[in-house]
Amino acid sequence: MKPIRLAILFVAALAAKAVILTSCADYTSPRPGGGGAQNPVEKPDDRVHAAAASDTAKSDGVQVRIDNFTFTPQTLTVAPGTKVTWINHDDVPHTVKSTEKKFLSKTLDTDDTFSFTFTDAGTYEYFCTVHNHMTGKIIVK
Ligand SMILES: [Cu+2]
Repeated sequence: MKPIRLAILFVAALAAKAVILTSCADYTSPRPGGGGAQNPVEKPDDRVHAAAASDTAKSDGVQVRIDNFTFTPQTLTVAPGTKVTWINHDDVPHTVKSTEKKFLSKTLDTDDTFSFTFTDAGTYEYFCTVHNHMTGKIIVK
């Protein structure tokens, strides 16, 4: 008899723990949604999550970093209508120039950005006019 009672107590204790754990989870989980309920404009938040989940995000835009004389990612695939923003993290100026003259940035100093929205499908190669060996490619499909 005694071992069974102990077992029941043990199970009951586990169950109580589970209830406490789930109620804790319930306490914390509504927070993001609760914030959204306070603020009726919930969409930008959702879009950020969507963009983080996908490499080929659409309207939000995608970044190409210029770091250590390199465009990263060097080849980027996006959907038509995507805005691509280059940002220069180097201490030296760079440019972004389409080999087919579809786009050309001004000289980008440190932390400067240049954006271009790709509406048509195709492959867009580009390079830095200051350092011709710096090349990249945007594939729109
Ligand atoms: Cu450069």
